[in-house]
Formats: sequence, C-alpha cells, structure tokens
Amino acid sequence: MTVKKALITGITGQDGSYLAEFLLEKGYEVHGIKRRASLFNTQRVDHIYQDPHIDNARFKLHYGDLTDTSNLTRILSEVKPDEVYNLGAQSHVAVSFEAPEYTADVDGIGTLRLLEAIRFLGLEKTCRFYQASTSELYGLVQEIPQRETTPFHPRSPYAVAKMYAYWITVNYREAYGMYACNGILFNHESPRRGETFVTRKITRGLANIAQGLENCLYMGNIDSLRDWGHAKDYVRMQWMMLQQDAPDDFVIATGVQYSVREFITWSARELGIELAFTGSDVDETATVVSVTGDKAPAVKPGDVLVRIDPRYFRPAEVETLLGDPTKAKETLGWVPEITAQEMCAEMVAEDLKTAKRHALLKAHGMDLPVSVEN
Ligand code: NDP
Ligand code: GDR
Repeated sequence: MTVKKALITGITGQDGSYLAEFLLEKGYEVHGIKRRASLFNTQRVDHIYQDPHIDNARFKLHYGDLTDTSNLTRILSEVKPDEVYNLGAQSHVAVSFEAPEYTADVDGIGTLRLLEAIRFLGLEKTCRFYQASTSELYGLVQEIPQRETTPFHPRSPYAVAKMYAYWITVNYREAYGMYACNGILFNHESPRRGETFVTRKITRGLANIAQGLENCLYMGNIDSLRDWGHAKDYVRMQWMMLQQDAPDDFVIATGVQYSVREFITWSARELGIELAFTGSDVDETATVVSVTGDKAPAVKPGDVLVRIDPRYFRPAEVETLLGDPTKAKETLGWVPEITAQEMCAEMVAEDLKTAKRHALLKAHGMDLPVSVEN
C-alpha cells in the first residue's frame, strides 16, 4: 500500500500540531515547514518528532518560509505531496495593523506562491490543496449567522490578505481544475493556542493570578462576540474536506456564540473564583466576590482581577461572529464534539498546572520570569 504524503505549512502552530498528529494516526507521511528562529520553536510538535536517522520515519520538518518562492518550490519538488495544508500565516489580527505589509506578503501572496509552485511543478492534477480561510472575512457582518454565501467585508490587514488567499484558491480551482478548498473556520482554541489570543490570554492570565504570579489581567473589547470551537474538532474537518469527490468551500463553526466577558467568567469559575463586572467601557472592572476550593490561594474577595486597557482596542473591530455549519454537517457529516465550556475547562486546567509549577519554583527561590507581554 502506498503511504499518502501531506505537506503542512504552519506545522509549528496550534492547528498544524493537531493536524500532524491526526494525519500520523491515519498513516500519512507528514512533512512540515518550520521557520528558522533564534530559539527552538517546535514545542508543539516535539512530542511527535521522529529521529530522521531511523528507518521509516514518517514525520519530517523542512526549513522554509512562505515569503520564499524558491524554497517552497524545492520542498514541493522533493516531497511531491498528495495533500498540501496551507496553515502558515501571520495569524494575529491586532498585529496585522502593525505589520500590514508583512501580513499581506505571508498570508496573501504566500498562498499564491504555494499554488503557483504546485502548478509549475506539474502537480496540479495530483496534489490536493487546503487553504486556511477565516471567519474574519465576514468582518462587518452582512448576515447573521454567516454561511458560505454571506458577502465578505474584511476589517483588518489580516482579513484583507486572507481574502486574496481565499479568491486565489478559488481561482486556481476554476482556472486549472485543481482540487483546492477553502475552510472558512471560525475561532478555534485549545491549550496549544498562542498566548496572545483572547481565550489563552484569559486562561493563562487568571491561572497565573490564582497562583500569585500576576496581579491583574488587562483586556480590550470584552463585549466582542465569538463562535469558539476546539482546534482538535476543526483539524479533523480540514482533512475531511480533502477527501471528497469534488473540491468545495465550507464554513466550520459551532453555531453558538458567547462574549469575551462570558469566557472570563467561565475561566474564573474553573478556578473557584466568582467575579462581578461593574462600570462600563474603559472603566469596566471585574472584582472577586468569592473564592472557593484551593485552586486560587493568592486571590481574595475584593481583588480587582480584570481591567480594560484601550491599548488592546483595534482600529477596526469585528464585533460579532456566528457561523452556520449546516453545509459541513449535511455534506461531510461533520459535527463538533467539544463545547466551548469544555474547552475552557481544559485550557484552564493546563494553564493552572504550568502556573503551579512556576509558583513552586518561586517558593523555592527559583523565580522564573513569567512573560506577560500580550
Ligand atoms: P498559529 O499562529 O498558531 O500558527 C501559525 C503558523 O504559521 C506557525 O507555525 C508559524 O510559525 C507559521 N508562520 C508564520 N509566519 C510564517 C511564514 N512567513 N512562513 C511560514 N510559516 C509561517 O495559527 P493557528 O494554528 O491558530 O491557525 C492556523 C491557520 O488557520 C492560520 O493561517 C490562521 O490564520 C488560520 N485560522 C485560524 C483560526 C483560529 O481560530 N485558530 C480561525 C481561522 C483561520 P512559527 O511557529 O514559527 O511562528
Ligand atoms: P480574532 O481572535 O481576532 O477573532 O482572530 P482574538 O482571540 O485575538 O480576539 C477575539 C476577540 O477578543 C477581543 N479582545 C481581545 N483580543 C486579544 N487578542 N487580546 C485582548 O486583550 C482582547 N480583549 C478583547 C478582540 O478584540 C476580538 O474581538 C482569531 C485568529 O486566530 C485569526 O487568525 C482567525 O482568523 C480568527 O480568529 C477567526
């Protein structure tokens, strides 16, 4: 039996790591592109690393970058993958306002570079292509809930770059008959979520506060509404999209929406902390009403755990996102298995373990710096 080969850009990211695990379990040979960094950046995939010196290693990393055409072409010509998952991106919306040109280069033109390299190498009829599209395309929403037919109105340099990537993927499908799909994924999170995205910032920040490592969590727009799913559920869907008879684009979402404020409330409750929100706009705060159990020894009633810092407001905000995953359910039989609350509990539990380790070291005079840049 021939082993299928997959190439994942962004393999060191949240989704890339879960997708690599998933594909290895399915028997694939998994190749990933990692960026050169001055420190190790493979923490999310270290547990599935296979020594390349052993026979039949099925997990291989290649140095590369979505800004480097010749590098992408060489890797594709060496690997000749059956499936390419383009997950690599400057994926932070707020950062895209600070680095718009780089974001456009990586997230927009990077997608073109990959597609064109596939075509240039004559792989367009054999290689299936998945593009990590996003609910941010809907931006200023034209319809609630958002589905595949809802018009786009991107609200950030990130979303505009991703809009180019969306359409160039459709274009290569129509122009060259490529099997190319867009997954329009709504927010999905996990304990492996980057520390500066809102859910992880909250679970990690509150766990640190619970253990006395930080004092206060500074947030942006906590009225913002999102449709949050679990990354594990969503990477399964990325693979399913490439196993159909014909390529198509799908919204992947849970169909349920919550506010950032609700996510803060759930996270605090996982730590035994009950919060009361008072004030409004930049003066809104969350104060501790009660603490039960032993998960938050450093917190007491009356402490202010959350404040607003306008630094985290965005020049243009996406206030509300809610997806309609009907097409994915009906066509692919996909339903998410993990709820937002279950995911929140898992994230808090993982961040609490780390915070406890840090607190223990601190108690023994081995004070490790806790990065709070967010
Ligand atoms: P992450 O930010 O966790 O991972 C991004 C990955 O892209 C990392 O491996 C990163 O490498 C890599 N990368 C960044 N810049 C480059 C570059 N110039 N060349 C090559 N690789 C690069 O994102 P997620 O895993 O959360 O998301 C995966 C994809 O899905 C992204 O494209 C994102 O925009 C999109 N998306 C995500 C959603 C979500 O809610 N998570 C929802 C919808 C879409 P390094 O580790 O070195 O930084
Ligand atoms: P988003 O995710 O912009 O939706 O993009 P993020 O978690 O960054 O923000 C969600 C919402 O929370 C609000 N918010 C804050 N966000 C951050 N990061 N930090 C804060 O302090 C804060 N306070 C409030 C934001 O304003 C926003 O409304 C993510 C990324 O994964 C994209 O790559 C992906 O395409 C989309 O999800 C779908």
